[in-house]
Amino acid sequence: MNHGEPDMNANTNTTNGSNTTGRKKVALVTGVTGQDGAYLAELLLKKGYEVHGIKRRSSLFNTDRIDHLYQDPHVDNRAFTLHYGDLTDSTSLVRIVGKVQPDEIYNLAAQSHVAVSFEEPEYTANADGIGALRLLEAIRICGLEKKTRFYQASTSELYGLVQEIPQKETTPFYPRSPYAVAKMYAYWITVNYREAYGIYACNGVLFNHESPIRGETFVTRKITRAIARIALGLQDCLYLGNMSALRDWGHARDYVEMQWLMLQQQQAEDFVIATGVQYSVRQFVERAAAELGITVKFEGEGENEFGYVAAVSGKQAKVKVGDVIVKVDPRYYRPTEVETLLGDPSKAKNKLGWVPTTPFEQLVKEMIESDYEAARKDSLVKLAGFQAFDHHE
Ligand code: NDP
Ligand code: GDR
Repeated sequence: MNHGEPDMNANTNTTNGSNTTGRKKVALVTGVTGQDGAYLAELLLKKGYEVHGIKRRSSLFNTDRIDHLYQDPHVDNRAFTLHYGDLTDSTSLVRIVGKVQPDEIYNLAAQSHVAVSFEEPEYTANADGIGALRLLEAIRICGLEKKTRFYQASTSELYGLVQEIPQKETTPFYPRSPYAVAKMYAYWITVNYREAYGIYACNGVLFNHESPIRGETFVTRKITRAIARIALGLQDCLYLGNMSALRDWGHARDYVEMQWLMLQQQQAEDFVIATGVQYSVRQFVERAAAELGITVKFEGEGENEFGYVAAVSGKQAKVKVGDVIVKVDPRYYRPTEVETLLGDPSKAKNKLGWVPTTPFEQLVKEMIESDYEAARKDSLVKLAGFQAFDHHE
């Protein structure tokens, strides 16, 4: 048993999609149907990897984000394969890891919604905390400690009630939700298996990252969807919780590149990935509305805060000056909130060459443009006399 640093000579990884034997590198991605999973699978396929993804059983299709990567199962030597599995089911994980024999595992699967973790704390602990342990154990059970590198999707939520500004790798943790507590277990079990068994295992402590395929109930996507629908007359008002919360928002496309890079180093280490710039939820709303020619002004405080249209330009905006288009709904307050997060990505900059390439304005623009197109489709459907259903959150 190796109690020191991982045995790097034992791993045959190179920095492109093949290992030193010339064989394609094999990656296993959990959470492949999610935002990051989709971007990462695309990146790994471009790099020439054989990619295996774990998806869970659902009564509806849940592969929208990766349908463009789908390959007919009847074709030989497919580069992209999906397996049914679940982070709460050890047997499925051991079976898949044993069958796939991955060079790299990216553990992205999680019940990833902080507010929902207060509603489903036990499930969140099981999937997000013990799930990481199950995968690490699968590596051991299959005897792959020297071969398989492991990436754990850790989070800035670990800093919670922040002890230092900005937050870096050495900042103490103070988790503020069942989600963050579960992720704290996953963080430390990853470190422990690195130290105890010499597995190349590392944590990416990623700050919020968004994109046009971000889940619709996270605040950024909720805002861009709603503003686009309001601009087209499909919705009247956007209801939000704590609009003063401050976040360090980057683009998911940039961040998955870092996930990959972290597994290509000489030695496994943990890294903070962030932009180093912070905005409030309120500022996100203002920026998103401005993209469509709507100026929003905020008045009131706390539960009485609201945003109204102060100026409007551009023919597409079906709103009038004075319309109240944003209101606070305390339903979206969390029992314990994370008020401010700001990352210091210096270590990633120095060691991984990390430069966040997408500024805030560009991120918001990309998201609002995509949601405006989707809303335009819905308004055409409505115009043709069909009913366009909205999802509520
Ligand atoms: P998403 O919520 O978009 O994706 C989560 C993925 O996990 C989905 O594929 C989901 O499947 C899957 N999943 C959920 N529960 C299980 C389970 N029990 N077994 C197997 N699969 C499961 O998250 P993101 O892509 O945004 O985030 C990826 C990871 O990074 C998560 O672990 C998240 O906690 C973490 N993270 C995210 C950050 C962000 O800002 N995006 C920042 C820091 C960390 P399905 O599609 O069926 O729901
Ligand atoms: P977060 O993201 O909790 O940071 O977790 P989210 O977008 O859900 O919330 C960000 C901030 O916005 C405030 N907020 C609202 N949030 C939601 N979802 N809906 C609202 O209506 C609303 N109004 C205000 C929240 O209170 C919060 O302060 C995300 C997830 O991707 C995690 O998986 C990941 O680990 C962290 O980012 C880093």
